[in-house]
Amino acid sequence: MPKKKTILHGSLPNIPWEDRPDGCDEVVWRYSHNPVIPRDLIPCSNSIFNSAVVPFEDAFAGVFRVDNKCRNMQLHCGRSKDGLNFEIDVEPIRFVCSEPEIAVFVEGYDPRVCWLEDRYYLTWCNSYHGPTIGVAYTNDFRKFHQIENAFLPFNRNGVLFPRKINGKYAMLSRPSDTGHTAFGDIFYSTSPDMVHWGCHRHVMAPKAGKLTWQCVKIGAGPVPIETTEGWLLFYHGVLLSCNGFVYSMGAALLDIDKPWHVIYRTKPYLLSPQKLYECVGDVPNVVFPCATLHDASTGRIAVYYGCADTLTSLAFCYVDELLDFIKSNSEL
Ligand code: BMA
Repeated sequence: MPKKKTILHGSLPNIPWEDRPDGCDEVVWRYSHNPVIPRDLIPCSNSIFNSAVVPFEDAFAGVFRVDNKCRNMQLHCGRSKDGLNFEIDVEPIRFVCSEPEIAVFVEGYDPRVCWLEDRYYLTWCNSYHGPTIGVAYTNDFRKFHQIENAFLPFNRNGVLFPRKINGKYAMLSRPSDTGHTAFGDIFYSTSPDMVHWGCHRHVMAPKAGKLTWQCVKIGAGPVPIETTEGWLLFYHGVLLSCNGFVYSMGAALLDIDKPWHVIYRTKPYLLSPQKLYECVGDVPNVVFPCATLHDASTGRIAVYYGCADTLTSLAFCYVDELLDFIKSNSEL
């Protein structure tokens, strides 16, 4: 247990949790009963992965990427009492939107959910003449109000910060292309109103030049966690092997007031596809973190991550151990 309070906000004693197994010396360890969400949880689902879970009322709610049996990418709402057993709506979210052109839902994937001020914001990879960042909000996980897409296509991995920074809403994103994008840096943008985004700043590039787990492209993962040392950002990094892309997870610490300044960044990965359920599935060799639950009073963090574009799993860590690891294994 940590001695100091490193995570600044959010006490969540009922976080899903399992202690580090005996003999394990990894800073991030997997839940022994993974996956927590199987691919066939609801009748229409081909796969359920890359999904977002947040505290809601005295339990948990979330938005889940469900690729259905027509292989359309849809967003479904779901709830859980313990963060381990989920009920996911059989019908996808139908957004309420006053702007008819934006309201045409083609497909949506890789949701992130962020509690900000007085509501939950949902960002996701939305289709509007190519991938871009959709934005919606909800208070009850029943009715979702869609607002304007944040950016022009092509963009993916839009992740909000959980509070205004220097008086502005702030979002990370990853400009991309229409396809499976063989490049990608993380950028930071701000908005006065959650509609108009600008003042773009470069945050991080892939580690190109030689083979690393993050040499092709990187993208923000869960909503950043505010700590005494900076914003803790889990992110995914991609390498290209002779068998295709391999998605792993790392972490960075970003400056609190200027989050486009990276203070530390993991040189080795924290989690890479090694378990069978991460290596075998619709897209092999993918771990893709999209959400955390964290408890400020104990420093525990639970990370939800998609596995092989097929199902959803959990991994755990302690914030202080993780920050120590990031600092002593950093390469900017
Ligand atoms: C990315 C996204 C993710 C997916 C990953 C691996 O481009 O589409 O949803 O997990 O590819 O297929």
